[in-house]
Amino acid sequence: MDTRKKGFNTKLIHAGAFEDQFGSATVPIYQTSTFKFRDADHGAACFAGEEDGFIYTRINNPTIDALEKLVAELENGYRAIAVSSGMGAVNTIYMGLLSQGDHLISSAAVYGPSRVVMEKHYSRFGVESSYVDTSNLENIRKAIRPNTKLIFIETPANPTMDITDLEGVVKIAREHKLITVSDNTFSSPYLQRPLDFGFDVVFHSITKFINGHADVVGGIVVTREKTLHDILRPMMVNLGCNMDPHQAYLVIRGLKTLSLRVERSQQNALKIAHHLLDHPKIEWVKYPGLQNHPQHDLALKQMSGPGAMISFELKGGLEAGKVLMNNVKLCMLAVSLGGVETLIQHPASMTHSKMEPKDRQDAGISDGLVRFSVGIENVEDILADLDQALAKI
Ligand code: LCS
Repeated sequence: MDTRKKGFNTKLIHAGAFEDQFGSATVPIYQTSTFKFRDADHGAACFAGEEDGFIYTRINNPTIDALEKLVAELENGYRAIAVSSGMGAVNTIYMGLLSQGDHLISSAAVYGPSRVVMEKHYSRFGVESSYVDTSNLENIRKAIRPNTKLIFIETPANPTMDITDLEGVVKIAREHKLITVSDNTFSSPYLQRPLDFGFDVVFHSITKFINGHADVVGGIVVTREKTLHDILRPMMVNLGCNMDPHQAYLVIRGLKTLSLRVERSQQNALKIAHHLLDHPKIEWVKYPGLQNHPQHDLALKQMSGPGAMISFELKGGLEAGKVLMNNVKLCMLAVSLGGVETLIQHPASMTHSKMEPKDRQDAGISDGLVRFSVGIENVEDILADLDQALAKI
């Protein structure tokens, strides 16, 4: 069925699916490493790209292919490349699009390892990078050098919830002929589709909202056009960071309820953000759905909803944060995000601990910042859990 002109929720249920010989209602798991050729000519034709047949699961596989077609449609892209993790996506993009002597401009508050791998490892191969607050477009303009090749942003950013103007970034990039990449993990394609604003590449840690059930680590890269897909696909194959068919099956299953999950966790998040805002033990709350978020209007413009991620700072700083995290019972003290369960964590000692302390500070990741990924439980139970833990401070 051609689902390209159908609504987002219809795509979630039907895009990428195919008929098998048994009339299976779901996409089957093709748990095989390799595929039998009909004869020598067929094998040669598959390798030459003259026939669409499957060859070897690192290159592609019907279950993975179904997921790729589904996510490419959700992001309104040309095609997708499923990978073994969000970091697999980051490295496929860096390796595929940057060469020795090239320069990357990125959001200061990107997911810690996306920055650490660039500064510690790609620098060994002569790739230069600048990390700036991309929520102010002037900072991007100022950072452009003659050898700049890529603008790599994350919006909302992990964990500061800073928002970058997607349309504004594309305008600058086109003036300077730069490639644009957006990490869309925090929004999912349900809330934000950067390719629609003219971005060249969008990627996700599938581990988060797309899968949504905290049982898969995966990633996916979607390009707007064929040219970049044709560079990135062989790069993934040669890096060997392919997804596994069983994971792809779970992600297809998880995706079916993406809209329902995000809607519910977002409703909960809005109530929780307002509750925290008025709480005497909270210094500040950063949530795109609150009017006091510095880019609230921009969030409304480029996202169809504020999402389920909240950052806040307690009046007692890190010590108070520890008391909170040690006393929550329903909210799980764990990294990761975007699942059906509510998770709480402390970026400075957990997800962003490998960043230099000064870089963390410059990126707005204070020592007392607590990150909250709101799940789909009854909101009154989450609030009661937070209140009893806050009372211990
Ligand atoms: N991009 C963002 C925005 C992320 O939050 C993460 C993981 C990644 C990329 C990397 O994806 P992965 O390889 O883990 O699938 N974020 C995590 C976090 O905030 N806590 O634990 C992992």
